Amino acid sequence: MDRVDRNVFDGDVRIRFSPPVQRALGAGAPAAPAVVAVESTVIAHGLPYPESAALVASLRHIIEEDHGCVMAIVAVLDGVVHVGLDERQMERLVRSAAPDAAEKFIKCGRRDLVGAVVQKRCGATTVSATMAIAHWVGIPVVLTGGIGGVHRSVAGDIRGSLDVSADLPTLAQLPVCVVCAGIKSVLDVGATLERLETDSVPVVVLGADRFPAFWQRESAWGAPLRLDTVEEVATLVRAHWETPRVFGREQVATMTTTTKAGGVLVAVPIPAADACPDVEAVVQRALQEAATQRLSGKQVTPFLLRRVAAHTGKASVRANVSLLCNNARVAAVLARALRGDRV
Ligand code: PSU
Ligand code: MN
Repeated sequence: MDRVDRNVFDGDVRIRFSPPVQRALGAGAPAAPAVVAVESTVIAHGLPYPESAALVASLRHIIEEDHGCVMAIVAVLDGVVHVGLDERQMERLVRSAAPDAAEKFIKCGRRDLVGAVVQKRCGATTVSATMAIAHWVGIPVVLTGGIGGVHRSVAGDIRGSLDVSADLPTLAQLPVCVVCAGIKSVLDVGATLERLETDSVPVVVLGADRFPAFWQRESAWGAPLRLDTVEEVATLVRAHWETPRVFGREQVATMTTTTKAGGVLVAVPIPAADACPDVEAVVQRALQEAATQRLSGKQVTPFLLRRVAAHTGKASVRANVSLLCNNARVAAVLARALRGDRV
């Protein structure tokens, strides 16, 4: 048997693992490789095709060949939640980003998952949805480029300030570690960091004193916590997840998921050679365009990323690919360090 369906909720929601992920997550396999979950919205909606196809090949090489882990891209295919895709499934996901694609994947935040499942649609999962699935199946590390956050007020439009990504409450709730290059600077980085503080999510910057700004190595904000090695990050994550145990076994048993320790955000600055020069003017232009078109909700982030790419002559796309590959290295080493600590 090389595929297993887990039927949950009376069989309405099905999870299908790729054979390598199935083997890696299988019970009683101490020598099994560590798994890195990868969100798929960045592939279907965050990057243009064919850059997205090359990216998937690079991520697989880094995670699997270089670091001996298993890559588990998470996506919904025809209403089935997939953890790990085979070549043909990956091709479907990647091709959906082509301008002439016959098949489109809906952008699935955590709340959109169930709709995609019951309507038997195809969906690309954001960080929030990927975290939820990773937590469900016991994968402690999720890879992304930049998490969603608090959007800037779009040209004084009050609705802009109400747009807060589901990535943030999900980080507060679920014990999953997300590796990113910071918060996309189309967002309000300061407000996003404040929200993470309120929600008591540990935010670690790897090897730098300033919080990174996605396409750039530094934002105007300092690192809430700086650690210099991935091993130190693993120690911190373990400590965070074990914290409720200080209250004693009985109390822990009665705690709900939300009162247990939640996620950890690990931010890795983009490699210097691939960082973009100042993008603020370009971001401002893209925000104006979004306001003119009266965009709202989940269309906003993909639109802004497309416009920034157009205005930078794709320098932002090259930077995005570079930071994702860099994050993949960190995520793989972290997944190995955490192996055995199933969430
Ligand atoms: N990182 C990237 N590109 C992306 C994203 C992350 O480099 O497109 C996606 C992630 O899936 C993230 C989502 O969860 O953007 C946030 O979207 P929203 O602001 O609508 O929650
Ligand atoms: Mn949003």
